[in-house]
Amino acid sequence: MTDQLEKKIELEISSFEKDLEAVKDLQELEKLKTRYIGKKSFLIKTLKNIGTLPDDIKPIAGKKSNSARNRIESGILQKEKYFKGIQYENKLKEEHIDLSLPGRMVRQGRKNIISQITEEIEEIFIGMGFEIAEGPEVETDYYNFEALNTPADHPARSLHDTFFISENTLLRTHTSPVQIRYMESHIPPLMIISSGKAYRKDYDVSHTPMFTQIEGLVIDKGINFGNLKWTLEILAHEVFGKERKVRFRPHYFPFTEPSVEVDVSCHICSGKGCRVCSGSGWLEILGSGMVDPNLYKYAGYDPEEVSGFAFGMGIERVCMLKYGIEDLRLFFENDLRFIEQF
Ligand code: 2NM
Repeated sequence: MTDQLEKKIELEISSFEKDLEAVKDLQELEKLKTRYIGKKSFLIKTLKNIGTLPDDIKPIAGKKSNSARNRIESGILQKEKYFKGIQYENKLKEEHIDLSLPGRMVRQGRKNIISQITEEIEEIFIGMGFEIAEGPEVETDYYNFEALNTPADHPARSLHDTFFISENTLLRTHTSPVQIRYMESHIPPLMIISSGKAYRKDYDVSHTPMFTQIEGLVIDKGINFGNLKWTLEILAHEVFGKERKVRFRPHYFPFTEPSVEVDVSCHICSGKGCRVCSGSGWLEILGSGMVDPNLYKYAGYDPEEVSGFAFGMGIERVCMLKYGIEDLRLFFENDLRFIEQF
């Protein structure tokens, strides 16, 4: 009886040893565990039934099956440790971080050059006591044209290729309507600057359908052309440098009389004439003039009482002249190689 049991236990152990050798992972090991020392396994059932065996066999049978169970348990435990070790190693390999790698560069953003120059010019005027005025980009025909001395049949209208939204609403073709709105709600003295987007149906190396304008308006008792010249000379020198010469050339605008265009001397040829200034030695930077007294009736001002001057410039054009940029479209393409230079 004992011999038989002993043989069976020995067979169980050798079968276990063989199976344990073939186990390939933790899952298989778990199955093996159930099979050899699970509740329904031969060994555990034997241990449970020890009590029913005859007294002389009991101790030896108990000892044998217990040591078999210990042997199996420790075999499983050892294998378990081995597999868990491999599992851990793999996890470490997967999550490996190379601390010697350089970090990812954080790209720092910056203001677009158009915004930088707009703010720079605004600061110049704030320093002189000007205030900033703002207004809508979607305008009415009245504020964009009519109140600026440009009625429907005026030849200057065809110069602006206007984006119309409906018969009476449009995308402003300049920022001047901001000035008209400001005049309506304020009385002189006033000194204002307005900047923002303007829109015209145009697209080539020197025109884009959207561009940025900055305009100024000064109205008070006794404002004259000398005030205009002084203010714009300061502007030209601040933006382009004190060494540049400034000249005023007669021109025409519907909303000013007299009107001028302002040039600075060409920095490439110092006035001798070159490709950039088309041989003239001068570069046009802005338009200006004494506000046409006719405009004051829209604001309710008395033209006998007050006078003023206004001016306007395209920011993209200023940037092109300042940095020698040849194609206006570069400002709107968002090519980082271009943008990051400023
Ligand atoms: C320019 C040139 C000349 C101008 C006129 C006005 C207003 F509203 F007061 F009449 N604002 N801006 C003006 C005058 C703009 O841009 C080339």
